[in-house]
Amino acid sequence: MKATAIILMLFLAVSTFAVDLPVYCTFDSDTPGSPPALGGPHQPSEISTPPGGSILVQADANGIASQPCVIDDGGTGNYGLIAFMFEPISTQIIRMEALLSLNQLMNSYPIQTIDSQAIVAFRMGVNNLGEINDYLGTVLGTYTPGVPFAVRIDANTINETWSCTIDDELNGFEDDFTHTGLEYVNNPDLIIDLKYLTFCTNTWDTAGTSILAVDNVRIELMGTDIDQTTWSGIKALY
Ligand SMILES: [Ca+2]
Ligand SMILES: [Ca+2]
Repeated sequence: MKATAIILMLFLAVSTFAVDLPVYCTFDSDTPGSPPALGGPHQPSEISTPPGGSILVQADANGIASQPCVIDDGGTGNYGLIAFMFEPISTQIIRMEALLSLNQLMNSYPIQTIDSQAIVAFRMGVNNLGEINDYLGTVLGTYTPGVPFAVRIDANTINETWSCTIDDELNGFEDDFTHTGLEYVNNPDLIIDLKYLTFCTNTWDTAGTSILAVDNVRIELMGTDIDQTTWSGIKALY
């Protein structure tokens, strides 16, 4: 039994649109300077603008020149998010990828998944030391302000673990180390499925304005755990 307090995401609106998987969201059909379009194919379900800040598509931000969506906390440290809501998944592996960049060193958690009860499943955090972490003490990689990096997360909703690969060179994930067996921040017994992938700012002990740029969000189903095991078994024969 984990001592971790239950972390709930209580302010997701009930009016969010479910997106069909797979999703590949580039924000390239949006207008720079405006909020992203919501609810359509390959679009976010919802945004929640941080009080005193903004969420706008920009031509470039934090070194991402491919028209990302940008959460700017306006120096408030307040919570803002870009959410993708899909039909609840509890029997498959979900692959999630994104291109991210932060404007400064900060304590925050740019990526969260949440179940249909609004309980947070896992968090990918960052800290003022330039580390990317699993929010439970495992360092997954490092980041440099203004330098984009790609993230691949495989969330196994059957055994309730996740893996994370950081691609710093933006040359693909194949040459990068994958941290496996990562745990949810809440007791897995409480979590019944995964329903939301969110990108967010929520900083603490961080001065100045914090900006998270997000682009090229991919969400796809990778099959069941049995399929993965079978495939591993087949590969082991060769
Ligand atoms: Ca883009
Ligand atoms: Ca790489």
